Amino acid sequence: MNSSLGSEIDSFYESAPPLKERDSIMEKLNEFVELNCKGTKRVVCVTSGGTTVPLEQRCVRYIDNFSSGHRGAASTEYFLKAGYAIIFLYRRATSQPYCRSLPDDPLLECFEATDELNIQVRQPYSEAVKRAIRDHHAAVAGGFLLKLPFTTIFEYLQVFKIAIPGRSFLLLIEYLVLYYEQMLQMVAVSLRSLGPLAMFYLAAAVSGLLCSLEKHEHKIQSGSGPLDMRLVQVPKMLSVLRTEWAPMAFCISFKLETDTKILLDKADMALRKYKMNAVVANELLTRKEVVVVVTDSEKISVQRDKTEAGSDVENPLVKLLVDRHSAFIKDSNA
Ligand code: 9Z3
Repeated sequence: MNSSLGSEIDSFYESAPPLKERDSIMEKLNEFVELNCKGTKRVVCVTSGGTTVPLEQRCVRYIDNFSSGHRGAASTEYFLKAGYAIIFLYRRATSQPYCRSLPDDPLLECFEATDELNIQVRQPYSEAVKRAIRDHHAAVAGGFLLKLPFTTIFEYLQVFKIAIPGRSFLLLIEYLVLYYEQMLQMVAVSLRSLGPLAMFYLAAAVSGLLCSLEKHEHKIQSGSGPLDMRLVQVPKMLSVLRTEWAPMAFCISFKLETDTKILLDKADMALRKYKMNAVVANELLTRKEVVVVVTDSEKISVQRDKTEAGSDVENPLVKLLVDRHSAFIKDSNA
């Protein structure tokens, strides 16, 4: 990594508020890695939902990034079906795996009280509720699905930093290198073996801009006239992910545009700049119907099967990426 990007990222993390619950996240990750990162088990980190950028230190207002989290939640279900273990890094209150077929307010709409003590599922929802509960609980109880929530860009990047299977520990240990040099060596060697079995599927809509951090401590007063705000760029973590944190993993990022004329060029640029294995290009209005998977040699259009009721584009998309991941693992082991 070039040193100016390195120091930019270090200062980003230094200026970011401390991550709450760091120890318990770390503990859950340790458990997950111990359970899943062995043999030929594949692991995918799916990011989902938009990130917010607070405008004030004691935040009343924030800039948000659109994203329902549908892509991440649906894809998580298909990755689980394909035998992957998943770290689902999601924006709080966005779509969740296995809940897509339930109404917006499932607790109130799907259940009814039969008497003082008992609650039952209302008939029209009984199959959907049973399926959601069964599949979700099986994945969580089996230890294949670890769900980690975030809201702000700081949380996203900090959890992301430690949520990388295998290499995460290498990174953390790198910070401790002066003290634990020997441990670094041991952990690095033992975790290197996960390399290409890890996949990153970065569907979260991450704010590229950040309110300048000399920002207001208290609520900005609307009565004090027009507001001038300086937005600075968030350092692009994709380069660091690729070069430092997970150089051997299979990395998929997403490119969203509203202007179709520039979409594929921008995806191609991201592919090369960040050395991704593929970039999934999508346009805001058609994103649920079609995406284009851009690799260094192909542009593959993936469509929802319109002849099948309830179909989605994530199903064929995940199938394609799982196949490509298999080829990547094979090539890496050759
Ligand atoms: C996407 O492009 C996702 O496909 C969507 C999914 C956010 C459009 P929904 O959550 O939508 O199902 O409603 N995600 C990545 C968007 C993004 O921020 N990409 C960055 C960019 O385009 C690069 S990391 O510059």
